[in-house]
Amino acid sequence: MADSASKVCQNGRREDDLNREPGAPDLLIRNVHVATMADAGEAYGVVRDGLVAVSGGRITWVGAARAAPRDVTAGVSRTLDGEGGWLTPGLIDCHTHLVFAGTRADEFEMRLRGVTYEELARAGGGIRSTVTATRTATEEELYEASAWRLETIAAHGVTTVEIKSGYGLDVDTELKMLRVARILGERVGVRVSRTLLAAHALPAEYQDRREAYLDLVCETMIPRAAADRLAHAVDAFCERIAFTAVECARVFDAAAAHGLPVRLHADQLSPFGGAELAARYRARSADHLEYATEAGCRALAAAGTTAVLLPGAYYVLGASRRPPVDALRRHGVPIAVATDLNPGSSPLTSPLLAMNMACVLFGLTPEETLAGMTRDAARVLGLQGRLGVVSPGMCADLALWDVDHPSELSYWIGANPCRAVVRRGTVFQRDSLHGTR
Ligand code: DI6
Ligand code: FE
Repeated sequence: MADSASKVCQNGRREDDLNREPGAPDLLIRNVHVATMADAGEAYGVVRDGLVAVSGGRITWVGAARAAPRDVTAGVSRTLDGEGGWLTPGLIDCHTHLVFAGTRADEFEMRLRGVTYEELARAGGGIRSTVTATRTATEEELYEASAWRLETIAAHGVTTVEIKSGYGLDVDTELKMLRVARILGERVGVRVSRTLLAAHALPAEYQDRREAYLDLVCETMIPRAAADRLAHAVDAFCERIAFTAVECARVFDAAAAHGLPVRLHADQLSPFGGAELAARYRARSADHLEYATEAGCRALAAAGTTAVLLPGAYYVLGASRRPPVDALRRHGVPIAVATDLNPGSSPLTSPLLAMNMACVLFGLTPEETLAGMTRDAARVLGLQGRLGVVSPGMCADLALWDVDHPSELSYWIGANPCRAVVRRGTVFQRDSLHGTR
């Protein structure tokens, strides 16, 4: 195992001086196997019988325990005994809409009786019905309604979550959603990356005034979200029931003018040129992609855009067209996986179930799926180099699992083998992480 240790640790330099913080480590994680997810050639970037040292919230050493230099272990103030379990990067759920009020269980029942998601949207339900509930809720009510969802995701080994606005569709409510997302992150202790999704649906009061709504998005909402540092990125829903590629391009131009990176809900329900548009704007991600074409996948690869696959929505909507996984692989597009937690098409609060679905429904391998919830998800949020891989210099956001192999994270259905998480170097045992549902 010295080989894998040196692969992870050396990078051509002497093992004992790499990214070492001065002073003793303040956390040593021992008696673990590590799925580092480092792209080092070996599946999962595995280090068996490993040791991880953490200092000042950062990983300072990773390798086989027996290869650890003495000063890595000397003077440590706290030890976490992995009891032979597996340590991975903390999971990153890079696409959620988890701040909202109300539910759409009534629409769920209607869809079971045969009404489609698009029919509900056209009849004024769907996203618009959540908009009504979210506008009505106070900031405190919205926080209370959403906290259990973030806590539940966090209890499944997630240390970073992206949360979108998009159920406000007016200036005050869009900004309210982003503020609630920020407060949730602070209080629950999870890193929250916030995305303005004002171009999610056309609000009823702008029914025949599409341009006027886009003016509001581009000239008021994006500038305000940027100025108040409430958004880290801008997203748009490019679809027949939402916005055209030309309209989304306008939103992207405004985002660029305010220095915000972009993402796109692309080609989910119909072939709509979404992947090509995302690539043209060098979007961080193109999400869903069920109807993306071969040319679209090629364009994503050339642009360095990550594909985000969302099997929860595919499952809930009873979709039959899978995203073009083979084409994405062939062209070398990085693939992330996320819950898409939202009240309409994906009321999915388990990232592990999303991983299982990505394997069973979309044909990803368990290793691709774990990379999609760690390393590749970090790229989507612009956090590669800080998160998503267990290696020296990276933030000490980690998850410890009671499993015999990391493929089990995709294998069990409905289990939660998360034993503990480490957030910025601080250990939280599972009992302290719980959703209220
Ligand atoms: N695609 C989605 O999966 C969610 N939004 C989107 O653009 C669904 C949102 C909802 O139905 O409430
Ligand atoms: Fe979504």
